[in-house]
Amino acid sequence: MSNLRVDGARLWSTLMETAAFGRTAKGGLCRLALSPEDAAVRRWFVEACEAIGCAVTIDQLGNIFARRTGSDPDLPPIAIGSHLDTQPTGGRFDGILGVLAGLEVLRTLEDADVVTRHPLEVVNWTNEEGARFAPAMLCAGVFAGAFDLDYALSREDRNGVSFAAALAESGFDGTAPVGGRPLAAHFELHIEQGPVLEAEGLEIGVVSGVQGIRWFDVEIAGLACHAGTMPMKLRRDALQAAARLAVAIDEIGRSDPDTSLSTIGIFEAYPGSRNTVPETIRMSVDLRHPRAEGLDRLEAAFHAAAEEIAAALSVTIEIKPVWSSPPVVFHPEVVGAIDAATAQLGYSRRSIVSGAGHDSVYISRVAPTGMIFVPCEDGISHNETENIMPIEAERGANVLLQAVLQFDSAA
Ligand code: HGY
Ligand code: MN
Ligand code: MN
Repeated sequence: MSNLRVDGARLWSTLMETAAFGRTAKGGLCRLALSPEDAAVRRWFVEACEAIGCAVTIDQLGNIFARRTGSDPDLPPIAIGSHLDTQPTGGRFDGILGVLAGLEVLRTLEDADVVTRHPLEVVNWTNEEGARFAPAMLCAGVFAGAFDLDYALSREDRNGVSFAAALAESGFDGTAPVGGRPLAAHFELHIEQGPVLEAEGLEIGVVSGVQGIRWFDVEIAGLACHAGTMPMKLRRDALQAAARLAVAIDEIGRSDPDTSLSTIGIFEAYPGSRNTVPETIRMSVDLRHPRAEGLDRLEAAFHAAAEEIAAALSVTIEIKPVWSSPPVVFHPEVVGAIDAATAQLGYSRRSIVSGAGHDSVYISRVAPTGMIFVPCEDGISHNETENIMPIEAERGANVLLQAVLQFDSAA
């Protein structure tokens, strides 16, 4: 079985075919969770899995499980998961590479007439991105018990559409309970989404864990007034306060140059009229660090800066925590299987901590979990120009195939 390899051309053609679902004018993807585009690619995925004899189950959050039976049905399944949803200006590989590589693994085993001991399940986790419904990794989180079902169903997007309504609209409001069943392991192939592997000329990242993430919503309230009459010194300008806070947040992110990160992705001024001093600013803040104490320090500095600016400009600054995902370390047996498979395949590799969050973060709470990274061009992701080469997809899928086979026979 160690000579088994995926069909790289077939994998690539599925990636190119599915890139039509939600394609943007710039050649990227906008396939927000439970949108019509997401529903279309989901239907494509279910059909492809059923065509090779998988039994497909959909749970109450639209998580999709395509199951291939093993020789010992009493064993819990080995899961191969990732996500089909994208950012609003996403790329063609973030998430879907891991799902389609899972499909390719099953197709390869079918072609070779190989039956694993464990059942295998290729999984699409709903709403990994958190771009439409915050927080990210929401439905893997419910599966792992990090959030309850009603919390997920009640999430609303920026148009006030609830997760539950979007799920029903998509037709993927399944009936299977969410979680509460064992997985023997969870493997996820993903693009690195950063510059490390490419810069070091390496083919595979053996992911040891994922850094911590904290999300906040910030509301800054000042006083709307006439742009032509209110003297500068009397203003309570919410936007000027937000500008100062944005600079402070950027400095906080640069405080630990190799490890801390800070991002403001959403920044909205109200009423948004050119001759009215802004009354309210709503902005998002994303803080990241590999260690919990580092995140605590970033968060404390963020609050201190907000307090100082609020006093100086006579505005109020409300900071609402939205999400906290602690740093995780992946399971040594799964990481070991990935490392051994990569070595056996002769691919260059290094251990790497993921800067991006992934469904595996939550699934690692309920199953031995590990991830495989392949490089992406210039480390660019969450961008329509996101790109990889066919051989990189093939290498990642070969590591996935061989790591799953090794884990299956060893576990
Ligand atoms: O936010 C993240 O890191 C992931 O892309 N959801
Ligand atoms: Mn992703
Ligand atoms: Mn992403």
